Amino acid sequence: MAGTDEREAAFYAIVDSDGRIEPRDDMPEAYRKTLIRQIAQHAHSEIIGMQPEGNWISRAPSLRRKAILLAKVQDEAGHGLYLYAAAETLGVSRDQVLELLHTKRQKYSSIFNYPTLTWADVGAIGWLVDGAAITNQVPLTRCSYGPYARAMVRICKEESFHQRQGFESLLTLTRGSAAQKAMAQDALDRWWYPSLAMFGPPDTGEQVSGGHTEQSMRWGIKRFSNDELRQRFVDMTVPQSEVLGLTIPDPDLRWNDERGHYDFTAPDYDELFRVIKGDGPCNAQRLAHRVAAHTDGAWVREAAAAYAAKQRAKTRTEAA
Ligand code: FAQ
Repeated sequence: MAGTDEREAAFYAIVDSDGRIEPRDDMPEAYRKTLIRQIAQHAHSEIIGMQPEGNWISRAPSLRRKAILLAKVQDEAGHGLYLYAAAETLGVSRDQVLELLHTKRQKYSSIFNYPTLTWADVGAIGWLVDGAAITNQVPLTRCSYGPYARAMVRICKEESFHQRQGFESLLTLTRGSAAQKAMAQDALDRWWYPSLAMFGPPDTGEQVSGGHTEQSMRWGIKRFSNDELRQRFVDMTVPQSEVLGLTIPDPDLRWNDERGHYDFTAPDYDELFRVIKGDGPCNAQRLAHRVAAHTDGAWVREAAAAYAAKQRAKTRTEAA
């Protein structure tokens, strides 16, 4: 059996050649733990992220919009499933990580702790939140951990469709009545900075991140820093806001020729940390709803497990 140094060298040889680490490969314990933390947080975000938009399914303004929204919210549940399955390949069960979420020992994205006050918020989530999610997640399709990278390919295709439907929904509003346009602008005003904060703490300065970026980049989990992705999102979104005819709520937003990027005002990171710690507008409501849904769904899980056990027994009897 190879020694620790040789096993570590084999691991870095795969990472450095842009290969994929697979579940049965040797991997440093800290790499495994980081992936569990990130993939579980990502999975939790997908399923808690069903709540803000789910709030509008019963009040969608037309059958077409309702069908689209139902499909989108179901897609998010599917993303949660792929990601929980990817986390399970690292040796944790779905029950274990859900327990950590329900007892506040694992996080989910800050963005889902903000309320959806109007129909335009559904469009803004598609345009901005899914837009931010794609910016962050397309590089994850090249993540060094195979099951996570592969899950991200399908997720990104769906998120990209979600982003376009959000943009199209807002475009319809901005081309509608003055009241509809004002509703779209109000949604952008409220969702802009929380969307920028989704990318996490800044790379430098007093509020610097918990320090995962450098290590995660060395491991090929993160390909870009939080600030690099935030900038990419702003550069992509400003021209789209112009097509919509909406104003991004940042008086200091302007193109910087020298940098080849937009300059913009950073989100309030103190607010981000407060929301992450549980003190956002909807944290208590989101978690209570999640725990209640889990408790109410116990009979479904029991029935599914009993059915699966019966099928396995049947297969064994037939094979004997
Ligand atoms: N919210 O050192 P970093 C979606 C935490 S999916 C809460 O930068 P890292 C789809 C971080 O965990 C959205 N916590 O950490 C959808 C760490 O905590 P710890 C979710 C945050 O991991 C759309 C600490 O701060 N996407 O939207 C946040 O290297 C529409 C220090 O931060 C993903 O999860 C935050 N915003 O980078 C669904 C993508 N930011 O463990 C429904 C995968 C940071 O030290 C509707 N995740 N933290 O206590 C990632 O790419 C990374 O985990 C980052 C954070 C970039 C989120």
